[in-house]
Amino acid sequence: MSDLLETREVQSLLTRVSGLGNDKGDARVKRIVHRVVSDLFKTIEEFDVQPDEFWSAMSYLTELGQGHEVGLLVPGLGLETFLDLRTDEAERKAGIEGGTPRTIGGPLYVAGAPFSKGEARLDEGSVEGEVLFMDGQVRDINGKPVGAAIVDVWHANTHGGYSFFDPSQPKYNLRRRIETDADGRYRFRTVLPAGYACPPEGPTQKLLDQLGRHGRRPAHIHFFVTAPGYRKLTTQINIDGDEYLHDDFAFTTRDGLIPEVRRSADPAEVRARGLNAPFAEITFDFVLHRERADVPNTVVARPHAEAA
Ligand code: MBD
Ligand code: FE
Repeated sequence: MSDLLETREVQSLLTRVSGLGNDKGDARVKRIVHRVVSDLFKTIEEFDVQPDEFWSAMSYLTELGQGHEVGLLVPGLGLETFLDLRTDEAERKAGIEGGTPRTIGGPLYVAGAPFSKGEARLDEGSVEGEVLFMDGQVRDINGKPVGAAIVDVWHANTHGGYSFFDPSQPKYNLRRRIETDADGRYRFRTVLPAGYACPPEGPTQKLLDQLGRHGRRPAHIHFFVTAPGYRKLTTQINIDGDEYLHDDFAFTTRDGLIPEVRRSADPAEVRARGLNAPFAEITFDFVLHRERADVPNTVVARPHAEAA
């Protein structure tokens, strides 16, 4: 391709940049840095990137970090979904199939949500929105209920905002950890979320604009489902009928993660639930795989916020 890249001068520069010529440091990091910087050199050559373009990209990265949007651009570029696809493939090769599909966790999880057994109310007295009752069972791949599993659930409010990141909401609003009962069952009451939109003035949306893309996600509810001896499941359900259901900027929607939303408007039923407006119901079961030593663990070390 480029003669310049092949010169001894550039090749030697890359070797020195990545510390490949010394015997200190970390061998894997050196090889990865060598690859990444080489690929960047190549991109600069191939597209004849000019210095002003290069520095505009560097300020973009600075802005991305300072705006706390690295975790937002990552799913927007399909990187987080690619990690999922790699885990799927590793499992397939190990003969692990079936079970609830995984899908990305995203950047808006907060650790340490209030814990309760069997059931919970997620919203802290919301005055608006359609009430949703969700329930289901955690089972293993053989259909055996998994009691004392933890269903860690989080989702946005009716404006697409997540508590903690949206300071107008109570601290752990719409975030709970629910322990399944002896029959593996969980249930909760909440308010149907709205879809998420990237901050319109933020760096993520700025790049998406240049790609001719929107930064919208369909309405969804996140879950971590864990139980001793089982592989951690990170997944989401999408709310059927959302216009972005199959047009998600974070590439998250998967078959098997779009449960039926049942609507109930019968006055007697509405009253029996202590409500005064129609409500929605979703039943969704989670099927976990047993932990195994021969496939990478699905517990991902990733720094998360924790509400103080
Ligand atoms: C979200 O709510 C989300 O779940 C992801 C993956 C990215 C941005 C916002
Ligand atoms: Fe989300």
